[in-house]
Amino acid sequence: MPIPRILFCVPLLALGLFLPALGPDLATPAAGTVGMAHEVFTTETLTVHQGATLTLVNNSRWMHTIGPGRDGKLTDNAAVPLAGRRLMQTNDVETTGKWNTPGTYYLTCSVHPEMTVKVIVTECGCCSNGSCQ
Ligand SMILES: [Cu+2]
Repeated sequence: MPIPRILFCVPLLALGLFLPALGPDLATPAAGTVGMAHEVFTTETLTVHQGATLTLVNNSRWMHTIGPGRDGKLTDNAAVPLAGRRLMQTNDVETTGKWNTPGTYYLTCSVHPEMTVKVIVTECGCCSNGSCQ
């Protein structure tokens, strides 16, 4: 009598779900960067000055697909300086382009819909030519 395939599939699926959580802790992302856990960014809201960049660090053992959007739904937004979708594996670091347009934006992960971070871009003074630096 052959062994049912489900006896192999269920344990392999369980390993795939829980194995990435095992192992030593990964390095904490540097101050001023946005880290990632299993299904969350390490912050829900952050503020950047107009003309600044933002660095995302995947300090988790899970893959994330990051782009503009909310609640796992990636959308195009020309004001978000992160073109397309970014597949981020463990220890990947992604620095956006300059956030040139003041306003409120969102970045999300299409793999983990709970992962959304609000990015508030504050306007620089009238005489700084759009840069706070
Ligand atoms: Cu994710």
